[in-house]
Amino acid sequence: MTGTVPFGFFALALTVTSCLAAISEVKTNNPVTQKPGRFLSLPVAQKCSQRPKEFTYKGRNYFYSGHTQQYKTSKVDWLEARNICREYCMDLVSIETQEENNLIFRLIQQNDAPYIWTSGRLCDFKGCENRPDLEPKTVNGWFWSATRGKISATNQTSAGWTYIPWSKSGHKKTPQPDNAEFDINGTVESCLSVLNNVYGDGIAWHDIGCYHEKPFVCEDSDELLSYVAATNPGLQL
Ligand SMILES: [Ca+2]
Repeated sequence: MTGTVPFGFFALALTVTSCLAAISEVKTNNPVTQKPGRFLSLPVAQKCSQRPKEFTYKGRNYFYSGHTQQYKTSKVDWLEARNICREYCMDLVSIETQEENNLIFRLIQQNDAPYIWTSGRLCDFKGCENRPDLEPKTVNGWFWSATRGKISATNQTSAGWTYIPWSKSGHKKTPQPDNAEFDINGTVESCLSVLNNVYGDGIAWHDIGCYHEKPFVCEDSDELLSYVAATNPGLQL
């Protein structure tokens, strides 16, 4: 479920936040892991070198947090999950094809995982205004934050797929994304989670408030691996 629309402003946002994180790190001389900030974390070369490699698909490594010693019982919010992955030169999983989706659905099913975070994100922040191509947001406003690739329209079967991965049900018993929590407490459901039959709807995609705490699946980030490889010659990755 990927597109060719360049999300240039995401790249810019990433660069800016990375620079801010770098500046902040220099000032405090603290490891990124100890900062309570809400910026994206930088990769940590040593952690990248020793990152968990549970399985490989199309040349990229993945791991499920529930299968690691350190994060076995961890549930974290969406940004924290991204940052844990990013320190390993990974990011939350981006599910760009049906084959990859089947792989993730199987992982959830076989391990009876209740839900996981993906890198899917609604473009509803600064930089997303005045983009007719992202309207209506609930249909065309979704992208994979790890790769900045566009997610196909949420209400139709996309090219190369035989089904719509978004759930047909949820809190309001209507198809996802439904932004249901907004009606309850004003929280926008801006993050994409795969839920395991929470609404009697099987394993399927849901828009969820990003503050919810969940286990997660990390996937190799080409961008972060390239960066760490270039800045750490000879490092085994
Ligand atoms: Ca929802």
